[in-house]
Amino acid sequence: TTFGKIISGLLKPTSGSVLYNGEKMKISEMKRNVMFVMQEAEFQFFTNSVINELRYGSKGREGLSEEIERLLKKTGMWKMRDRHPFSLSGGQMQRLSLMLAYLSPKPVVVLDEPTAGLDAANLESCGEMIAEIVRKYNIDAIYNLAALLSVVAENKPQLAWKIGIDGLWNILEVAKDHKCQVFTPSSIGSFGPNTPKVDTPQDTVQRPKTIYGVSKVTTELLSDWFHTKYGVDTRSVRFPGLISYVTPPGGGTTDYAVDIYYSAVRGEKFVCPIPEGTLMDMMYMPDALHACIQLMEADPSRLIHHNGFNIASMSFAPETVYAEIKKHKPDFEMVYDVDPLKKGIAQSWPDKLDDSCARAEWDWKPQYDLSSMTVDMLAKLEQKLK
Ligand code: VAH
Repeated sequence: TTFGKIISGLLKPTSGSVLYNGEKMKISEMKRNVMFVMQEAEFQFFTNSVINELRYGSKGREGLSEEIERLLKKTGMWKMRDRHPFSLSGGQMQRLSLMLAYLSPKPVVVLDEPTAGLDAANLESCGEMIAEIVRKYNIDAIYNLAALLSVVAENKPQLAWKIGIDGLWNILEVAKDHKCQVFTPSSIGSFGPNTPKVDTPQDTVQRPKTIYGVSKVTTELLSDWFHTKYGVDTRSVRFPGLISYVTPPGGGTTDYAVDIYYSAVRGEKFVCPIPEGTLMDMMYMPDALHACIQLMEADPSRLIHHNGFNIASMSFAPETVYAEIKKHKPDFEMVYDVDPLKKGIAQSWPDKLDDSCARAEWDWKPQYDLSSMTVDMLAKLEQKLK
């Protein structure tokens, strides 16, 4: 979501730039060139009927009426053309937002979890819509970031599987037919309690105890299978806990490592749900975004692995990040109120990954450590929350 909002001009990047055809885009140009399809489709409807919604964004386009009729019939929504967009079901709204993306005159389209929560039939028709968008815009790389995180997934296992795996199958089929690269991240959550915890090797035991972990192992294996069987260029990393000041955390075990900074800046006591001494790999979001792009642009002849590269930058326990923040906020206080579910998940994951393969095969190297991340997080949140 963060990445999609930055390249759409909805969020100002803290550093770096967004190039289109090799030219650096200003925020106004990103808004003009990029169509961002939000997870919450309803935020993007402006008119009082489905058919007007589709006309609204593409006025003056030749053959628009015929195209709209074709799309509505293809997605089984022709009979709903006069319905108010807000009277549609979630799946119908998502199909409408995909049709808007398809009809958009903008040269770049960003889909943020366009198929989350759809039933199998609608997932299929969304897959066809995504394929049409890939064909129309000649897409060469798909970043498939749709997933429920570990804690939410434990409470919604079927939905987690549907988004994570059924959605992935859709994307891989499209990529097979249209020769796109596909990046679908895995996670340290793909390891389990009998994985070596320190310096966790690239190739080792993966017997996770969460549905999140099971879906991530499957993601790695399914992406590898499409690569071996059909030559699809699938690549991915195993993300640690990602820390960002832009988007609040979304239901993961490592959310505490983001929430603690918000509490520090707000001058609140932080109540930590993860027990003292629980080590987990963490990474600042700028490094994670850099890894996404660097791996996809890496020389394929150097890659021995394709999916599930271990990448690491820092490993810490709650008391460590608390002490680092206190260097800047001496009055900051933290207490523990351990969440049993989060504790069980966190303690089944590795303490610290060995990322030597990523460093050797595509020159992975993080820019941030706990100290530099803390300085940047606190400064950015002071700005954001003032
Ligand atoms: C989670 N933030 O906690 C995610 C991530 C490695 C952690 O997968 O579920």
